Amino acid sequence: MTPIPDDLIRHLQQVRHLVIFTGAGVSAESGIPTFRDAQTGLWAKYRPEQLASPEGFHADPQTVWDWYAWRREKCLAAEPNAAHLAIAELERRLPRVTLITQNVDGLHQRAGSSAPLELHGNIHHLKCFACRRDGGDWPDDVRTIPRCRCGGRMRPAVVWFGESLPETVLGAAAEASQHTDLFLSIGTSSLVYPAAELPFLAKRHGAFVVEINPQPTPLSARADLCLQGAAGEVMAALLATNT
Ligand code: BV8
Ligand code: ZN
Repeated sequence: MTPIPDDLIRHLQQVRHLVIFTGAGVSAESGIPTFRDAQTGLWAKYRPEQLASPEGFHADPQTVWDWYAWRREKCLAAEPNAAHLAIAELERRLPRVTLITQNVDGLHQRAGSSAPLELHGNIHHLKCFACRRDGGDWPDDVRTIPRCRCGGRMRPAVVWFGESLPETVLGAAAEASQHTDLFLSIGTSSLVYPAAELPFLAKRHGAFVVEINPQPTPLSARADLCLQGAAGEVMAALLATNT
């Protein structure tokens, strides 16, 4: 079991508003490859930033659609892991918790988290590429790209590189990050903006910032505490200290 430092145990016992910020690393132990190592097999010849972009979809909609269909199947086959479950349990136990995620896989909801702020959208939903109308849930077993009633192609309702994040969601995440006493950043490379700004914003507003990640990231030097380990192990150990 990962040893949890006393000052984090104390912060967790006294926390008034806990903010938890997650990236693809939180889903790694569920078997979902993180963004940078997702390119295996037939996808090896593409860069994620190429596929996860409006230009990529415009140039070759079927390839981008197939990539997301492949990733969505992995998400559906995956189970929430100990990190997702520990986060949902902390939401139940503590006075106030805000969960902010960069992930699009829906595993936080399946673990029992009630209202994650999904900064980058959700792979299980669709929207129209032309008129942006809500396209509902991704229908099972479609090979050809569904069309909107405007005639435009449907696309995954995720935020692509070069696209703005949903204003209300980002606004709520920034608001929470400015009014928290304990901010946990879990499983993110802290590379993708504007999401990666949130822990720095929390730090500037006086939060105790903890990074949980097996590798150092650009946040590590600014964090009050860095726990180098896998999210599932560390979060299970952290939960165990919160009796
Ligand atoms: C924006 C949804 C305004 C899609 C994602 C040039 C042109 C245009 C834009 C830019 C530009 N230069 C910079 C930008 C801004 C750009 C950006 O930040 N680029 C980066 C690459 C430099 N950002 C944007 O474009 C954003 N929009 O800025 O709008 C604008 C408008 C017009 C023009 C300019 C600006 C939109 C960003 C959102 C992109 N969409 N996802 C999809 O999923 O398909 S981001 C995507 O990458 C994922 O959401 C993921 O969270 C994120 C990072 O990828 P990963 O590295 O895999 O994941 P993560 O960061 O979480 O890292 C994994 C970590 O887990 C690692 O640290 C690893 O050590 C750790 N780990 C591994 N195993 C474990 C673990 N941790 C714990 N436990 C384990 N077991
Ligand atoms: Zn449309």
